[in-house]
Amino acid sequence: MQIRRKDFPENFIFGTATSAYQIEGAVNEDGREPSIWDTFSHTPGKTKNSENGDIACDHYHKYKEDIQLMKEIGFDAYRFSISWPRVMKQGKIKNEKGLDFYNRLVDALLENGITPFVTLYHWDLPQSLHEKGGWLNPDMALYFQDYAALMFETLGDRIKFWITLNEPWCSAFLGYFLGIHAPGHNNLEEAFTVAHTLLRAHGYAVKVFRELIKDGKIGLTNVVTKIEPANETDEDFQAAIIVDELINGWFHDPVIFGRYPDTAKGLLKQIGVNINEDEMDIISEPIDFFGVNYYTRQLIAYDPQNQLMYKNVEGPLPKTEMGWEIYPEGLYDVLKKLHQRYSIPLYVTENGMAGPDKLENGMVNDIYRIEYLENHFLSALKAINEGVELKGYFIWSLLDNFEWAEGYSKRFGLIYVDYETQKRYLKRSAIWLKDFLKR
Ligand code: IFM
Repeated sequence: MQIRRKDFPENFIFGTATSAYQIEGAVNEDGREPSIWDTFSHTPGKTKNSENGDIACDHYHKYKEDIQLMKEIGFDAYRFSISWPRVMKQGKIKNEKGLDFYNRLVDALLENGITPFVTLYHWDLPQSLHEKGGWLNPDMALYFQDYAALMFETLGDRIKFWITLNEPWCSAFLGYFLGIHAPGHNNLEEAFTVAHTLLRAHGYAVKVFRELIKDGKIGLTNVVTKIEPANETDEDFQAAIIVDELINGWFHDPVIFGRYPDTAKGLLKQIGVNINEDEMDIISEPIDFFGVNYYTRQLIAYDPQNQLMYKNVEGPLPKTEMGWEIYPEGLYDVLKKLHQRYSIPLYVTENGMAGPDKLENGMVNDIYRIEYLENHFLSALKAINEGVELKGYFIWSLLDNFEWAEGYSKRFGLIYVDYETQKRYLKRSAIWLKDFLKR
């Protein structure tokens, strides 16, 4: 079935998304200080080929060209993140030159008719704050509140859509339990401490937002994964419920209901992991929307050898270059579930795929990405037609970029970046989208 833009509601927003450390480069310019990702990526062996974001897509210098490309494709909106270490020295004193960059970026977006959606925290904690304990220090929530207030005061006259955190599950569990993201720790209890501080930081930012901004919307973006039992056994069903609560529920329930999910809490008690439940009232400050980053599903089997009593099982579906199963039906499922459970407006704030992209004669013929997007759009549309309040869809990503631990080996962009020359090339999928987005 062919899908068309006019199948979506009239005011539905189509956009694209990036994050600061993945594209900006210019890590030593205009007073920017290091973040935990500069430190991590400069530690040999932490990222593929020990690559880092020092230059990335050089977007700090090429943002005008990138905005023209967004305009050419026809996007209504652009979701980007602010680099905290670029706008604040030592995590607390404002850096005018860094703020100027975001002023220029936002002005240029608006001049080109593109609505900015901004994420305050997409994983690049200032290193100076990490040295004060980082997210393990409960005070980090208040540092974050001050940073958020600075950004609301600086850009709040022009930006109306704000996202506090991107995928706090990744910050907490990839960063502090699995150790594959900055700062690279391996401690389960720490991961839950960090998750709680992040959620408090989110709540404090929402609180100050309501005091400072009267005509804007604020929400939280989570990675939302469809969790399924690997086998039709009671053990696998039970394990899947717990994983669903740990990945999905842990970062949604407290924000809406002011409490952590019970089944997972039971398991944590059983294995001796302490959970802090202070300030649930702050965490559940009312928000305006949830952002949904959807990529795949996970198949879960019970595994008593594992600290959290489960393991991931490889699924049979075709996979992207990340090794993630392509499962568009899962997007429909998670949107429906979020709608039914939380009754809140939703935006797909990320969806896209890393493909085996090859530049040949100036073109990347990524028909697999077109098929991927079409099928995910169809799932989103099905959810909308069944009453889910989905208001927009952001494709990850505008540009090929620094894919964290995977370095530059994975290409998610609609635009191919030749990292040697920094030349950009619209892929076939971008050209398809251009046609799709035409009103
Ligand atoms: O590149 C990341 C992004 O920073 C957060 N969400 C998932 C993307 C793909 O892995």
